[in-house]
Amino acid sequence: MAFPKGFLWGGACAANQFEGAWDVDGKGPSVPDMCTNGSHTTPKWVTTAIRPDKLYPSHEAIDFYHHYEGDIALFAEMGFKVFRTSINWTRIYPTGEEETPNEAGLAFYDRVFDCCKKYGIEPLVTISHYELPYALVEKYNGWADRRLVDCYVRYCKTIFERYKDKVKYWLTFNEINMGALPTGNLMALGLVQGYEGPRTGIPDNEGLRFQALHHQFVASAKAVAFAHEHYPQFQMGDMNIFAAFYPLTCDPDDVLACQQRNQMVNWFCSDIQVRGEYPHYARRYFAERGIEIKTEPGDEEILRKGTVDFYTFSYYMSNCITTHETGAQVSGNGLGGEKNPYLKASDWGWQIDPKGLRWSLNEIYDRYRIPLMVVENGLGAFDKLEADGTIHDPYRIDYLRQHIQQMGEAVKDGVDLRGYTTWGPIDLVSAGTGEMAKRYGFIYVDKYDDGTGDLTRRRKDSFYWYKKVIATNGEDLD
Ligand code: BGP
Repeated sequence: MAFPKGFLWGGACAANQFEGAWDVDGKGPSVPDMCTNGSHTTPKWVTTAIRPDKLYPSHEAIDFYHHYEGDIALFAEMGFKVFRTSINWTRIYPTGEEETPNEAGLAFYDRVFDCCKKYGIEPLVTISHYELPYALVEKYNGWADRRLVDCYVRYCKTIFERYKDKVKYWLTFNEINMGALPTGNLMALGLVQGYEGPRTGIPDNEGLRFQALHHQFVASAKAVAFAHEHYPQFQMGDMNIFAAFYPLTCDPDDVLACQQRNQMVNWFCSDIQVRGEYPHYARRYFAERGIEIKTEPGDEEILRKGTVDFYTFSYYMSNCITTHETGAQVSGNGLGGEKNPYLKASDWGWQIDPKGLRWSLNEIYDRYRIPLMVVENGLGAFDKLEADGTIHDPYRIDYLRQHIQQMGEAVKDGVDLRGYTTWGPIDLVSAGTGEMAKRYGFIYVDKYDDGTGDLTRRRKDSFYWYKKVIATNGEDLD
């Protein structure tokens, strides 16, 4: 038996990508609500106001807001032990700065968590999954401003107290290390004050990104320390985007370049959130680029006190790193790199590497020695709805099977892995492109890129397969 008893099988969603109801019951606009649809080839836009001639996929999304009971019932039918979702910050604090929270927003998550409880599903809550109040972008340029720390901590205190008897597992920021990459300017850090245009055209200021990240580290640590002090039953986690990076060749320059990529992209944020201090390698990296992080007295102490209890990450693909010109670049969740000749890629060009997951789990556990969870993994693919209403998705089953097999190997290697939530158990809006066509779900949703669709839910073949995987605790993967 590879997987321990009580292993948390389930799925993961983000409020902004599936709830819809973007302006219902007092909710304010968040950054994704200002983002239009795009595609694999055309980047989505961020706008400074809602433009009537544009389509904003988060506004209706798949309307989980009004379908949550049926959707959670379907998760329960698959046997979910855990459901990862995020709280939409602007349902609770519409502009991020109100004195009192929005009761209607709080009541919605009461209903969601009560519904989970009814089915014995443990909620795993991301406090901030790219759902920054847009008002904080307009006023402060997002996380560039230290005042966001207080906004975030107030929001955390509100939801901790409200859901203290319903939620035990919390993640402070989704994929916090996205901020170490230019992709993080928009959704992760909100550094888009006054900017209207394609996501790919946002001006990048690396120093400002790391300053904004510093504010997130302080905010996260304060929230974690507060939780530990007041709610000892809570388990507080970080959340990282982790890609396996391999040197493309054995040229020592490639190996060193790969090491630096690993340090500054894979490890930098979690070294701070798990170990409680800035890592040694960051000093030289910042000095060579003229980056100076403004800190306040007491910050070091805050970071030291606010370390997380468990480490979580998303894993989709691996990339190679080289110092040579190859002309063979590949994309992948904001983490570009070089093509690996041994791997195949998804329709969106993300290289599929199940063994890289085993490697990653071993690397992470070696470094931190705290419990791990894989909180996102999955295949975004085009699905075909057959005339009889069925959806055959053997490619998705194949992808997940291989990744679960490799997780099993990692557990046998001795890694303390506690849970696995696949990304998008129900089709939802793509974070990267704003598409519906990039589907991850076990459940098909009748909703399309042009905004049409009657929102009917249908079980794909993978639905029945995952149900069996969970029922056998990962033993039967056929
Ligand atoms: C991660 C995000 C998710 C999710 C996933 C898939 O970066 O945490 O929000 O969307 O990637 O990416 P995409 O939606 O671009 O396919």
